[in-house]
Amino acid sequence: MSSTEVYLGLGSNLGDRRGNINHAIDLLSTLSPNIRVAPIYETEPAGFTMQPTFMNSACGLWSTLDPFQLLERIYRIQAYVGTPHTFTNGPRTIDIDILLYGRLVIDTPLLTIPHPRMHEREFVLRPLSSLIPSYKHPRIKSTIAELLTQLR
Ligand code: PH2
Ligand code: MG
Repeated sequence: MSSTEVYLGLGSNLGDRRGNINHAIDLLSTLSPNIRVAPIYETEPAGFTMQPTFMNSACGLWSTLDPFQLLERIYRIQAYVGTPHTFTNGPRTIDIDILLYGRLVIDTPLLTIPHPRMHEREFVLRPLSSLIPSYKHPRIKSTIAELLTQLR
Protein backbone atom coordinates (compact mmCIF):
# COMPACT_ATOMS: atom_id res chain seq x y z
CA MET A 1 0.00 0.00 0.00
CA SER A 2 1.35 3.45 -0.87
CA SER A 3 1.82 6.01 1.87
CA THR A 4 2.03 9.78 1.85
CA GLU A 5 4.07 12.13 4.02
CA VAL A 6 1.64 14.16 6.09
CA TYR A 7 2.19 17.10 8.46
CA LEU A 8 -0.22 17.97 11.23
CA GLY A 9 -0.44 20.99 13.54
CA LEU A 10 -1.39 20.52 17.20
CA GLY A 11 -2.67 23.08 19.67
CA SER A 12 -4.13 23.17 23.18
CA ASN A 13 -5.10 25.98 25.53
CA LEU A 14 -7.27 24.21 28.12
CA GLY A 15 -6.34 21.81 30.92
CA ASP A 16 -2.97 20.06 30.83
CA ARG A 17 -1.91 21.64 27.52
CA ARG A 18 1.38 19.76 27.13
CA GLY A 19 -0.22 16.50 28.30
CA ASN A 20 -3.06 16.89 25.78
CA ILE A 21 -0.59 17.36 22.91
CA ASN A 22 1.50 14.38 24.02
CA HIS A 23 -1.64 12.24 24.38
CA ALA A 24 -2.72 13.16 20.84
CA ILE A 25 0.76 12.34 19.51
CA ASP A 26 0.65 8.94 21.24
CA LEU A 27 -2.65 8.18 19.52
CA LEU A 28 -1.43 9.52 16.16
CA SER A 29 1.64 7.32 16.39
CA THR A 30 -0.64 4.29 16.00
CA LEU A 31 -1.13 5.48 12.38
CA SER A 32 2.53 5.41 11.58
CA PRO A 33 5.53 3.77 13.27
CA ASN A 34 8.01 6.62 12.87
CA ILE A 35 6.21 9.81 13.66
CA ARG A 36 8.46 12.91 13.94
CA VAL A 37 7.51 15.48 16.53
CA ALA A 38 8.47 19.17 16.73
CA PRO A 39 9.18 20.95 20.02
CA ILE A 40 6.18 22.34 21.89
CA TYR A 41 6.04 26.16 21.94
CA GLU A 42 3.95 28.44 24.11
CA THR A 43 2.15 30.94 21.85
CA GLU A 44 -0.16 33.93 22.22
CA PRO A 45 -3.72 33.27 20.98
CA ALA A 46 -4.26 34.40 17.39
CA GLY A 47 -7.69 35.42 16.06
CA PHE A 48 -9.84 35.51 19.18
CA THR A 49 -7.32 36.89 21.69
CA MET A 50 -9.35 36.87 24.95
CA GLN A 51 -8.47 33.27 25.78
CA PRO A 52 -5.66 31.37 27.53
CA THR A 53 -2.18 31.03 26.04
CA PHE A 54 -1.69 28.04 23.73
CA MET A 55 0.85 25.28 23.50
CA ASN A 56 1.53 24.39 19.85
CA SER A 57 3.49 21.71 18.08
CA ALA A 58 3.54 19.84 14.77
CA CYS A 59 4.30 16.32 13.66
CA GLY A 60 5.13 14.46 10.49
CA LEU A 61 4.10 10.91 9.64
CA TRP A 62 3.62 8.53 6.75
CA SER A 63 -0.03 7.66 6.26
CA THR A 64 -1.79 5.08 4.09
CA LEU A 65 -5.14 6.81 4.75
CA ASP A 66 -6.56 9.17 2.14
CA PRO A 67 -7.09 12.78 3.36
CA PHE A 68 -10.74 12.25 4.31
CA GLN A 69 -10.04 8.98 6.14
CA LEU A 70 -7.23 10.79 7.95
CA LEU A 71 -9.62 13.62 8.91
CA GLU A 72 -12.11 11.09 10.32
CA ARG A 73 -9.33 9.49 12.37
CA ILE A 74 -8.26 12.91 13.64
CA TYR A 75 -11.84 13.73 14.69
CA ARG A 76 -11.90 10.50 16.72
CA ILE A 77 -8.55 11.24 18.36
CA GLN A 78 -9.68 14.78 19.22
CA ALA A 79 -12.89 13.44 20.79
CA TYR A 80 -10.88 10.92 22.79
CA VAL A 81 -8.31 13.45 24.09
CA GLY A 82 -10.58 16.37 24.89
CA THR A 83 -13.92 18.05 25.09
CA PRO A 84 -15.30 19.70 21.93
CA HIS A 85 -14.33 23.33 21.45
CA THR A 86 -16.89 26.04 22.05
CA PHE A 87 -16.68 28.16 18.88
CA THR A 88 -14.46 28.86 15.86
CA ASN A 89 -11.03 30.02 17.04
CA GLY A 90 -12.19 29.61 20.67
CA PRO A 91 -10.49 27.66 23.49
CA ARG A 92 -9.93 23.94 23.04
CA THR A 93 -8.32 21.01 24.90
CA ILE A 94 -6.92 19.71 21.62
CA ASP A 95 -6.97 20.85 18.01
CA ILE A 96 -5.33 18.81 15.27
CA ASP A 97 -5.14 20.34 11.80
CA ILE A 98 -3.99 18.70 8.58
CA LEU A 99 -1.37 21.16 7.29
CA LEU A 100 0.19 19.28 4.38
CA TYR A 101 -0.66 16.01 2.66
CA GLY A 102 2.25 15.27 0.35
CA ARG A 103 2.09 17.90 -2.38
CA LEU A 104 -1.68 17.63 -2.67
CA VAL A 105 -3.74 20.81 -3.19
CA ILE A 106 -7.50 20.43 -2.58
CA ASP A 107 -10.27 22.83 -1.67
CA THR A 108 -13.54 21.21 -0.53
CA PRO A 109 -16.19 22.30 2.00
CA LEU A 110 -14.87 19.67 4.44
CA LEU A 111 -11.15 19.98 3.93
CA THR A 112 -8.70 22.45 2.40
CA ILE A 113 -5.09 21.33 1.97
CA PRO A 114 -2.62 22.95 2.45
CA HIS A 115 -4.29 24.41 5.53
CA PRO A 116 -5.64 27.76 4.25
CA ARG A 117 -4.10 29.89 7.03
CA MET A 118 -0.90 27.97 7.81
CA HIS A 119 1.36 30.39 5.89
CA GLU A 120 0.28 33.36 8.02
CA ARG A 121 0.45 31.68 11.43
CA GLU A 122 3.68 31.79 13.38
CA PHE A 123 2.33 29.16 15.82
CA VAL A 124 2.11 26.74 12.86
CA LEU A 125 5.24 27.72 10.93
CA ARG A 126 7.67 27.75 13.84
CA PRO A 127 7.18 24.11 14.90
CA LEU A 128 6.79 23.00 11.27
CA SER A 129 10.02 24.76 10.36
CA SER A 130 11.88 22.66 12.92
CA LEU A 131 10.81 19.55 10.96
CA ILE A 132 10.87 20.67 7.30
CA PRO A 133 12.47 24.13 6.88
CA SER A 134 13.22 23.62 3.17
CA TYR A 135 9.87 22.11 2.18
CA LYS A 136 8.20 24.22 -0.50
CA HIS A 137 4.58 25.12 0.22
CA PRO A 138 2.68 23.41 -2.66
CA ARG A 139 0.57 26.47 -3.45
CA ILE A 140 2.69 29.48 -2.45
CA LYS A 141 6.11 28.15 -3.60
CA SER A 142 8.09 29.54 -0.66
CA THR A 143 9.78 27.26 1.84
CA ILE A 144 8.44 26.90 5.37
CA ALA A 145 11.51 28.76 6.72
CA GLU A 146 10.97 31.60 4.21
CA LEU A 147 7.30 31.89 5.15
CA LEU A 148 8.30 32.11 8.81
CA THR A 149 10.83 34.93 8.23
CA GLN A 150 8.34 36.80 6.03
CA LEU A 151 6.02 37.11 9.05
CA ARG A 152 8.46 39.24 11.04
N1 PH2 B 1 -5.75 27.97 17.05
C1 PH2 B 1 -6.82 28.64 16.64
C2 PH2 B 1 -7.00 30.07 16.87
N2 PH2 B 1 -5.88 30.70 17.47
N3 PH2 B 1 -3.74 30.69 18.45
C3 PH2 B 1 -2.64 30.02 18.82
N4 PH2 B 1 -1.63 30.67 19.38
N5 PH2 B 1 -2.54 28.66 18.63
C4 PH2 B 1 -3.55 27.94 18.05
O1 PH2 B 1 -3.43 26.70 17.88
C5 PH2 B 1 -4.71 28.63 17.65
C6 PH2 B 1 -4.78 30.02 17.86
C7 PH2 B 1 -7.90 27.92 15.94
O2 PH2 B 1 -7.60 26.65 15.61
MG1 MG C 1 -6.70 25.00 14.21
